[in-house]
Amino acid sequence: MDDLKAKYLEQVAHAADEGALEAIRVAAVGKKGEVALKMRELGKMTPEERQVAGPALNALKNEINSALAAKKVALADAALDERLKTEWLDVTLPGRARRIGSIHPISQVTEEVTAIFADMGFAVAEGPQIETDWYNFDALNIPGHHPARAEMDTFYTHRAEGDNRPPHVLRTHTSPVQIRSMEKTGAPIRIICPGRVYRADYDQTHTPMFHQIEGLAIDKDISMANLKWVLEEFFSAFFGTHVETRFRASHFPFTEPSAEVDIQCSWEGGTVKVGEGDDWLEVLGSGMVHPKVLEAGGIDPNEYQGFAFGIGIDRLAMLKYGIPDLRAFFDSDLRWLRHYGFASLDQPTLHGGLSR
Ligand code: 2NL
Repeated sequence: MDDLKAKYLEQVAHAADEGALEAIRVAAVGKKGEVALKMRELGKMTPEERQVAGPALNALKNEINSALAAKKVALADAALDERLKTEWLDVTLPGRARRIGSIHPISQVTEEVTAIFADMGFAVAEGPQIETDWYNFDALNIPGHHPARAEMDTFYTHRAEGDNRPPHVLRTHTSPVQIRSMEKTGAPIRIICPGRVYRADYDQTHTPMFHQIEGLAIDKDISMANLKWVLEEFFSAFFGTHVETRFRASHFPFTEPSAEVDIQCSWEGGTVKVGEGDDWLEVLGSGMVHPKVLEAGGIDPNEYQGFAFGIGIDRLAMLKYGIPDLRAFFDSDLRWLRHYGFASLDQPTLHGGLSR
């Protein structure tokens, strides 16, 4: 029995895995194992012999079973240690830096302008970039023969041969959004409409897609005086310093009277500075909404009147942030975007500062 014990404990000690342990278990303490065979011999013994050999065999069986169980646990522990070694993770390593995108100057300026006008009670309105002739031209009192409607200046959608439905246009200004808003909510109304607009023009100072913000305020007694205050307030907030404005008589089909607005600037050292000096920079078109345009928007011109204006965002961004070349806006050059871009979590607000 001592030989059996020594043999099996030795085998258990050297078992490499659970499979080996199971083989040892079957051979040693299984139903037909060596210990069971010995137990069968008990019947042939004298009672005295049996009284000694029986408990001894039971003890042997228990001892081998315990050794098997202990070895099983030890093998599982060793396997886990092995696995933990390969899955080891150094949580003290510095994180991998992730490149963070930036806000495009045009998005930034759109948000800044929106924040200023929102503070003056203007809501933001948006609309489709593909428009009907009616919303883009007719409703704005732009006649069929007007040069702006020519194929030279406006992008028209293409129709298949034999499709005689009137073509659509890529909107040439955001005015159609204002017509749609007038139709929807009626007067009084106070909105600004930022967005992309399209004209067939490409040179040093024009891109075929650019950005505009138009404003519209209609009520019973809105005048040019309100327009002038709103615009001076806007420019001073936008450039962070008092800015003088100059109104020059002009002409647009959709306003009467019409005025172009210049802002005060200086040209020193070849760079333009807004809000100082005695030069002027044309930045904006405006006027009192033409009665025919009010009518097109479903508003009675005998009861209501108001002002409207249109301003180019791209030029505003160039002026405020010293960007010399318009076309770089749309090159998607990452170095340019990192240089001129804005931190994505610094949202322009009047209380937190328009820009950092
Ligand atoms: C410009 C000219 C302007 C408007 C846009 C407008 C819109 C409606 C009615 C009347 Cl719905 N007017 N918009 C008015 C005057 C000028 O933009 O040269 N912008 C840079």
